[in-house]
Amino acid sequence: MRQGWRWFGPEAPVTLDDVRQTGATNIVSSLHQVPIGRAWTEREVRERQSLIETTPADRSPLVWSVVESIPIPDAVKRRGGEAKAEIEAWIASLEAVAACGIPIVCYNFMPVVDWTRTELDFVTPTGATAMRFDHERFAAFDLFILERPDAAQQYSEEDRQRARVVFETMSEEEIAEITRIITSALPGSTTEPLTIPAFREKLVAYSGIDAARLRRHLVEFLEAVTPAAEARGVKLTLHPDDPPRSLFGLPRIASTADDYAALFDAVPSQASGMCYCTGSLGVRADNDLPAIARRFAPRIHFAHLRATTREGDGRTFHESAHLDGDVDMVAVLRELVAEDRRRGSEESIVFRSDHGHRMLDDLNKVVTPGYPAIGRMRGLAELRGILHALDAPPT
Ligand code: CS2
Ligand code: MN
Repeated sequence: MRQGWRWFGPEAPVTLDDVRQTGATNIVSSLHQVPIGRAWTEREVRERQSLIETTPADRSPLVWSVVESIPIPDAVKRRGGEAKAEIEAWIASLEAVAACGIPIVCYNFMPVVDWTRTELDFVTPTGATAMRFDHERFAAFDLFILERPDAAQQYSEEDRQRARVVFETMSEEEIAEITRIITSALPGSTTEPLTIPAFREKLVAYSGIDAARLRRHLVEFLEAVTPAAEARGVKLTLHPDDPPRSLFGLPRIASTADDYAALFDAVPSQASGMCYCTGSLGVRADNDLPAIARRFAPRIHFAHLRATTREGDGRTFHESAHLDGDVDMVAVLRELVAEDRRRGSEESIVFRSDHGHRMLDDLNKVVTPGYPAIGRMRGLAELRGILHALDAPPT
């Protein structure tokens, strides 16, 4: 398996030499500066690729193996195959990426909000900080800050009461902070940052779009783009919902094994694959992660490895150190290694240490939220150790 590292580009705090020192060899990156929906040009992709793959004389090489992500415009999620111009632009981006020889493109189909948390620096018992999704604080935001019209019917009386108590204890600063975290589109998000009024408008635009319709739109999108991916030998990998459940009454259709099975049944093309993210899928107790890896192994071309810990009734969770929490990482890696051994090196699974605690000197500096260097490096080191113990050192 190939060691990836998400690099947010030359402006980000983590440099390419930092990446080299973590032991990673394969870069995961995206043209985050290009507005969602505008086609990427080959020149733009080559510029970023040249930054990554032009190796200074005395340095080890890095290769850009995964684009995470080419964002999917909201219009495609709402209108499916009818969003022809947007799909054509997405294909143009895909072709620019393929022309540069990058073999894997990640994407996700989460409506309105991408990965979502309620706090970014929850202090753990070690003093390191983690990201956290507090269900009660999320409900307080939904009910009393966003004031989503149908929200009250979607929470139990007990949930509503607890959310009210939480909301009434929140300071103005805490209200501003949770609003910023939920609406600002966390790093790597493929949805737009939103003001509260724009958030409400987006929700109205999705009224009438249930899971069946959103899934149909995803199928129509994949039917339109997989021929281009197949022709150019690119694997598309769908990242799961994070968290893997409906938020704000919106459908989410990449949360379970059945979601992925339905998609692969509807669009059998081998160009349609899976980004296997243990931290996202692992938030659900009913997602058997090793079984999912085993079931979809031939479709897994990219893996995000991290762990989360469910709290209380499981709706609240926080990010754990990579080998702690609710993910059996050894069992997961056994399945991925078994699949990797069935493949040639060209198709070897790229994995990255996803997220990571903010710790040590990263607590005293600006980091990309959710993507501190040291916590990710610790995770990568631990994952590498498991691979060596499984007699499958990274390639
Ligand atoms: C993270 C995200 O949610 C996650 O597990 O890996 O950065 C994810 O990659 C983004 O949502 C992709 O858009
Ligand atoms: Mn992930």
